[in-house]
Amino acid sequence: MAELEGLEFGKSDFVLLDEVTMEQFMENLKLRFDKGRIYTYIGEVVVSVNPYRQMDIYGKETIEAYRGRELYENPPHLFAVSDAAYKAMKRRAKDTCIVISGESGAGKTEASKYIMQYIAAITNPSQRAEVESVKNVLLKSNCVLEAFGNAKTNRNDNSSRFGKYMDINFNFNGDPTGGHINNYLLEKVRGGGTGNRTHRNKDIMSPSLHLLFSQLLRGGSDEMLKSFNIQNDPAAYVYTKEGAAIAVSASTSNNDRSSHKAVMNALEVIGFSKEEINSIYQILASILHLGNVQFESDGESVQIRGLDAVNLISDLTGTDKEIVSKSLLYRTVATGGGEVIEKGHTEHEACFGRDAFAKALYERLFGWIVGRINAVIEVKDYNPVLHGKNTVIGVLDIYGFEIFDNNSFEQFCINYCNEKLQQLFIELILQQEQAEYQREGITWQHINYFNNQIIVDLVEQSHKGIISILDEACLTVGKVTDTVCLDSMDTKLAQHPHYTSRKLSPSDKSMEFKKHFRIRHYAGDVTYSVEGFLDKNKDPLFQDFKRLMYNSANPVLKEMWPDGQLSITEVTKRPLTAATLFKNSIVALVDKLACKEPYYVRCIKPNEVKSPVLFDEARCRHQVAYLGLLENVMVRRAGFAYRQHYTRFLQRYKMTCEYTWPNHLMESDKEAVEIIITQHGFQDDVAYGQTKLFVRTPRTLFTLEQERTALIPILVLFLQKVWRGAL
Ligand code: AD9
Ligand code: MG
Repeated sequence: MAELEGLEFGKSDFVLLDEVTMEQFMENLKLRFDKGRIYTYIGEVVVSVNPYRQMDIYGKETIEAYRGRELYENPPHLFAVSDAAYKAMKRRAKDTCIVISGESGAGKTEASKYIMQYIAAITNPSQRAEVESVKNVLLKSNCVLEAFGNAKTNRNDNSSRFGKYMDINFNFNGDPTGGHINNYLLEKVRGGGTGNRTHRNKDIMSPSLHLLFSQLLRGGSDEMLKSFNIQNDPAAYVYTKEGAAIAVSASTSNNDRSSHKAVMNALEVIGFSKEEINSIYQILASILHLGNVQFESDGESVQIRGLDAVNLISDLTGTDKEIVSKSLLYRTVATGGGEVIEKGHTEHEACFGRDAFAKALYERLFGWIVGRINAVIEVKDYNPVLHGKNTVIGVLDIYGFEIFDNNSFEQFCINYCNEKLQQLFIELILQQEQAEYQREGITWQHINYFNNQIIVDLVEQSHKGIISILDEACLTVGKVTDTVCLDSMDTKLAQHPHYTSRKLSPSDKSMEFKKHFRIRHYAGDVTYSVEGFLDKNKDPLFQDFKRLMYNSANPVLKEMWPDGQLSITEVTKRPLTAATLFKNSIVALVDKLACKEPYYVRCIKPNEVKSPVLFDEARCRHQVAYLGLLENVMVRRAGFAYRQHYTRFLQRYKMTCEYTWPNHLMESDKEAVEIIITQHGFQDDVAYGQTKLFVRTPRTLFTLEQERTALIPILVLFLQKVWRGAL
C-alpha cells in the first residue's frame, strides 16, 4: 500500500476503498486522474491512466527516489514495480516478468519504455563497457522495431502493429548481459482499427509500411533513392497512393527525415552492417515497385503490363528478370501422379499473388530484423558455474482487446490472446496470494471469480474449437468458402453459451449480415465477419516466390527465405495455418510467463480524443470492468488487504502504544506488534504470519494511520520542549 500522498489525491491503493463498488472505484480513479496522479495500486498491480501529456515524473531524481525502495515507501509508480521485479530477480534469484495490458492507445508501449529506461538507469553502476553496450542495444532495438512495426491508426498515432515480449538477462551482479525478443502476429494488412475501408480493403498494405515508405521517400538520401530508382512522390506508387493521406497526416517531412535518420543510426548502433542496412531498404523499395506491377489479360493468358517494375525488382533483389516475371504469372504445382506442371494464373490470381508476395516480403523482413537483433543481444560465453544463475526479467507489451466496427481474423487472434492472458492473470494473482498465505502459515479462503477457460476452450480446443474448425475447412479439398466454414461452426457450436451467429439467432438485429458470428468474450461481445478468414488462415504464398527469393544473389534475402530451397514435391502438403501457428506461439508465451514471478501494469485509456483533461466515465468504466480490476481488488481484499513486515509496521505505529513507544521491551518485533494490535482491539481483524502482519480490512489501518497523524504534532511539540530543556 502506497503512502506519502495526502487524501486529497484519493486512495493510492484501491484495496483501501471503503467499499469495493464500481462507483467508488471510478470516483477514485477519476479523482486521481484529475489531480495528475496517473498511477494507483491494487496491491502490487499498477493501474495506469494515459495522461496524454508529458509528465515530469520520469527524470533522474524520480529514478533515485524509487531505486531500491519498497512499494509502499513512495507514491505508486511504474518504477516501483520495476524495482520490485528487479529486487525479486536480484535478491531471490527469481525470474520475473512485467505484463503490460490494456487497449490500443492506453499507454502500454510508453510504459514498457519507461520500465526499460528505469532498469537501464539502475544497473551497471560501475559503467562496464560491455554492459553499457548491451543496454544501449536493448534501448535502441525499440526505435528500430517501432519504425518497422508501428503506425498511425485512428486509435493511436504510434500504434504497435505487433506484440512484443522481451527477456532481459542478468548476471549475478544484477547487470544486463543480453536479451531476447519474441514478436507476435505482425499486422500485414490494414486492420479494422484504421478505418478508411475501401473496396480494395483486403489488398491494402499494413499502415506500418506506409509510414516506412513515407520515411524512406522523404528521409532517404538522394543517392539512396536514385540507386533504388525511387521517385520522391508517394502518389507514384500504388501501395503509397492509397495510404498517402494516412502516412502524411501521421507525420511531417521534418519528422520523416529525423525518424529515418534515427532508424539508420539505431541500426548502426545495434550492429547491422552497411550491406545489411542497404538490403533492408532495397527490400522496402522492391515492395514499392512490386505494387506497381500491373497485369492484363487477353482472355486466354495473362501478361505483365510493361516490364519496368519487374526489371527494377529483379535488380534490387538480385534475381533473374525472367524468373521474376514467371513467378508473377505462373505457379508450379505437383499433380496427384507426382508430375510437376506450370499453371498460368488468372488475372485475379496474379494480383492476389503479387500482394501476398509483398506482404510476405515485409513480414520476413520484420522477422529477420528481430532475429538479427537477437543474435546481437544473445547472451554469449555464459558459464553457470563461473557466472552463477542467469536470471531474467521479461517485459510483455502486447496488443490489447480490440472491438472495431468491422472485426476480422486479426481481431479474432488478438482477442483470443487476451483471453489467454486474462486467464493467466487470474490464475497467477490467486496463486500468488495463496503462495504468500501458505508461506506465512495463514489460512486462506478461496474466492470465486469468473473463469474464462470456457471461452479459451471455445477457440482453441482440438476438434471442437473454432481454430480446429477453421483449419479443417482450410485443409478440405474443393471449394470451401468462408460461409461454408461458418455453417460448420454454427452446427458444432450451436449449444455453446459464448457463441452465436445470425443464423442461430435471426432476431438479433445487431448482426445485420449473414456472414457474422459472435463471441461473448470476458471483455464484451465481439461480432466477427467471417469474410476472408479462410484466406488469412491459409496465408497462401506460392512456392515460386519462396524459391525466387532463396535463389537471390543477395545473402540477406536468401537467409530470409530458407524454405525456398524445398522443391515442389518436398513441400509439405499441410503447412500449419496462421491461426494454429499463432495459437502455438501464444501457448508458448503463456508457459514462459507462468513460470516467472509476475508483475502487472493495467493501462486505461481515459478518452478517445487524446485529451489530457477528459475522463470519459463510460469508456473507463468499461475498461475497468473487462480488465477485471474490481475482481482483482476483491481477491486482494477477500484475504488480507494489507500486509507488512513486523519491523516496518512497528516503526510506523509504535507511537500509538505506550508499551512500544519509544522502544519496546518484548522479545521480538512480532510480540511488540501483537501488543499494539491488542491494545487497539483489532485482534479479530488480523493474522500473524511468520514475518508479516496481515490486516483484513483497510479500516483498521486507517484508524492507526489517523491516530498516528493526530499524534505527530503533539510529539513534535514534546520533542521541541525536550530540546529546549523545558521538560
Ligand atoms: V497500441 O495497442 O500499440 O495501439 P499502446 O501501446 O497501449 O497502444 P502507447 O504507449 O503507444 O499506447 O501510447 C499512446 C500515446 O499516448 C503515446 O504516443 C503518448 O502520446 C501517450 N502516452 C502514453 N503513455 C504516456 C505517458 N506515461 N506519458 C505521456 C503518454 N504520454
Ligand atoms: Mg503499443
